Amino acid sequence: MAKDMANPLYDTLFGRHAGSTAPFLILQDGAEVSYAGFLAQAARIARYLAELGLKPGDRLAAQVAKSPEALALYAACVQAGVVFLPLNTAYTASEVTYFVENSGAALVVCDAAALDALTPVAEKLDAQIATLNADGSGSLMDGAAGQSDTFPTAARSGDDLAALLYTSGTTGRSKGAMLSQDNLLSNAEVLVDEWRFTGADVLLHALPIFHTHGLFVATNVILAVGGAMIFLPKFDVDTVLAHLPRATSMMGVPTFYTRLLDDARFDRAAAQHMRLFTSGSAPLLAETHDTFRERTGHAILERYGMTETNMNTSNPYDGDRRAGTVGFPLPGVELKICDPATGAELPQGEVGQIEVRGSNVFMGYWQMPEKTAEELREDGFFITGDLGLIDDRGYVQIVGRGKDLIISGGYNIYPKEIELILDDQPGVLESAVIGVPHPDFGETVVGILVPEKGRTPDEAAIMEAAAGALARFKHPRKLIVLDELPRNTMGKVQKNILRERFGDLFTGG
Ligand code: MLC
Ligand code: AMP
Repeated sequence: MAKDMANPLYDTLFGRHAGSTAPFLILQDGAEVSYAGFLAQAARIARYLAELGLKPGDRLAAQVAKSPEALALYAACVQAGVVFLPLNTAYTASEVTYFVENSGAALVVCDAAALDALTPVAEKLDAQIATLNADGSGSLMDGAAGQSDTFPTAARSGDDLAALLYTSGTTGRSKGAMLSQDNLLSNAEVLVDEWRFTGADVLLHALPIFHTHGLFVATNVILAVGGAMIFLPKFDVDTVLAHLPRATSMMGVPTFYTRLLDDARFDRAAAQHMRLFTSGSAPLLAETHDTFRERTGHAILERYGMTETNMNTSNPYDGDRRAGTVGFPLPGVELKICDPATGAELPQGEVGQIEVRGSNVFMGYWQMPEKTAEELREDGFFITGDLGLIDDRGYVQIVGRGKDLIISGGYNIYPKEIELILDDQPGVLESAVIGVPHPDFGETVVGILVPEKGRTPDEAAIMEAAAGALARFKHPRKLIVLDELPRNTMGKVQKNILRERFGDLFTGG
């Protein structure tokens, strides 16, 4: 990586394509956005951000639909040195309020439909607000229109903060993972080599662009090689099948692959021309891997990463892609399996906490030094909260989670956040939220309620309260009332017992 660049992330991913008329984005309707057109739009947005007074290091919170303009906003932030803070479009206004407040964002960009709810939030927190709608309209683009197509790229170093991605925590409070330019760039460059990406690649992109997977893994890799992306607003089987013939590669969460396998049109012929399918963000069942291979002849390449670390491990491009494993540590990533209690490294084959170190690992949590110290060791190893082992062939297997986390369709859900809401409801003494197997989402959310003595909780009212506070994907898909929660001798709720008891709610016949 060229350390002497004025803005390594911008120069390496974006600036080098200046003047290129090659296609960068291929849209659902077949329209194309060239690299040159994309960069000009990004520069116009960067000009407008500067006009609004945003300076390098300022945070910009964006809760916007996936569109070429939304991606150009990311590029504009990198060029202007503004820290990009993308937010899940499913978040409610109350969830967004926390992120804006915690990050001290200088500008909030949202859909016009959210303007009424978010304007008071922005006003109270002294942030400006602009709109960007799914069709590319809105005050952000109005302000960018007519600006110059070039922008004097802000000088940044590899250690400067490029993005702030919030990840929920076991205490129920989200933490902003600080990702430096180097964190993002080093990982993109490693993945290009490991997965053999070139300028000839056309990546089918159906992931959201507010998370590591869709924004950094997929987009940065394509930008690094000057390839193209079939840029779909969301994952939809019909649309994906229609666009697959033009693609060379696809990245997805396991739900993408189980949904494709559920459709008989997805057969060997449909996938024959493809070079690579990768999966991550949630465990890919060995059964899905095997069925996919039988149906298409392709072995899905599974890799393992997280918001704080980008990608850590990958199955090999050449060589055995083993079902049920996440492969080997990537070049430059050190990975060890440690005793959760002592932190001591465990012998090969034993199950323990996965810890990782490398230039991929984030800088810490935004303004939370204690949380950072709890998870990021002084020697640079990050305690992932995932439990795993290294098998006799050196492949990493993830066998569980030390952290109380549910992953539904690739979205992380921390039970504590939901329990806090449920506990607050009239008639509820306490609650426990668990994840149970789900045929489509992998896992889904179930809420267990213990009523106050002599009371019957109003389940409909409780679901309504959850809906007002939490993004749709976090809502319990079922509520169950129990007289009491199983506890161990220390008084800790035994969620494993609940998971066993209610484990087949969605999968049992
Ligand atoms: C949508 N819904 C979900 C959901 N997604 N509910 C639970 N879990 C999810 N993941 C809601 C919808 O709002 C809808 O509500 C209902 O569930 C059914 O919707 P759907 O039409 O079936 O969902 P769809 O829009 O098709 O979305 C499903 C999905 C999507 C799997 C395609 O969630 C998705 O793109 N997931 C990818 C997540 C991702 O990119 N993760 C990367 C994190 S980065 P209603 O009201 O209609 O019932 C990371 C690091 C790493 O983890 O290693 O990569
Ligand atoms: P996030 O915090 O959203 O980035 O999610 C990261 C978490 O997703 C990790 O800590 C893992 O628990 C999980 N994860 C990511 N990739 C995989 C995978 N291939 N297999 C199992 N779990 C995964």
